[in-house]
Amino acid sequence: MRHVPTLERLPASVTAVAGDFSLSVIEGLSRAKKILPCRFFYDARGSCLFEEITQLPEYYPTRTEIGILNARAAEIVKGFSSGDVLVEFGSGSSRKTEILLDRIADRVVYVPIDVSEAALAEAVFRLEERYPALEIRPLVADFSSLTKLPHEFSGSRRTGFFPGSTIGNLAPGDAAALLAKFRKVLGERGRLIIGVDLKKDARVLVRAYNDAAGITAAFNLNLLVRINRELAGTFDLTAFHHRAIYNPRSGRIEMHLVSDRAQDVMVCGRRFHFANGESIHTENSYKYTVSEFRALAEKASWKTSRVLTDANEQFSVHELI
Ligand code: SAH
Ligand code: AVI
Repeated sequence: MRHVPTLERLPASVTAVAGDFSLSVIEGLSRAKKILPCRFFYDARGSCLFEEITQLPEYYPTRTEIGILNARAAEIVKGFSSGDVLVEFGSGSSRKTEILLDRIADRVVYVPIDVSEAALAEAVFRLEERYPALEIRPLVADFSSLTKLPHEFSGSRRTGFFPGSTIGNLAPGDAAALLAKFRKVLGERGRLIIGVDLKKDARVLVRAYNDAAGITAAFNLNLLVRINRELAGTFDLTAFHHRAIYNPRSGRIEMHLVSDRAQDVMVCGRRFHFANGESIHTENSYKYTVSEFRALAEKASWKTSRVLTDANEQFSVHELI
């Protein structure tokens, strides 16, 4: 029988992983410009679809960041001492973390944090087999509601790891606020290693979010599947389609779900009207230049100690102190 890892949850007063789904969906669909928060993409199927996205030929960020981490791992792990805590925000599959853990699993306690219980359980199961001596303290939590880590880590030096350019899924003001929050969570001597996707040719960006196999479309539409299942939704999945565009003014990819006709949809017993062509804005993915991101980190009182990029300057990994 398969061992199920123990996942810790913060008290409901500190975090709200599942409870806010219905409220957020009703609030988002009631707006003049309908939105759904992208953190709800990651149910079990959403997390699997995201993993498929990371393997797509068009989706360059994952393999590029892995290339940077592999090439510079020795430098990155130099800063870790025995007893340090490695805290990962939005850890998902923890695949990139293995690049670090291969070198420091004997020295650190690993705290992966994710809203996706399924992704977290799967990752912990794999990591327990790969690193039998590693202490893993998984936390099911919304990282933006996190105010502190469990007390026993307060005396240890904490390094945050936030790969994948998940920071790009927040608007710059919210991103700066999140980085400031992480600074508090990680403490005075804390560091943050963060992956940030870079501005580039819009055609490359648009292709990465409109893959030929339609996996990104399935990932986007899965949000409606989740609403139908968990919130008594009546979305007709054949009457909405995926759209991803680059908005050069904002420097972001926008994902939308577009209604193919005028229609009414019920969610939690409430009726929402969609005009033909009306969209639900489901995700932003902001892209930065290295100096734009450096300035954002400074707003959150972080100092950039180094920036690593690939040879083609597609992606960056920033070490903040
Ligand atoms: N770090 C991995 C996964 C990135 S996908 C990588 O680089 O490949 C984004 C991950 O963040 C998903 O696993 C998702 O479940 C998680 N996530 C998104 N919003 C979150 C939030 N508000 N709090 C915690 N986890 C979140
Ligand atoms: C997790 N996040 C950084 C991904 C991104 O690129 O914004 C999510 C994603 N959305 C569509 N494809 C991938």
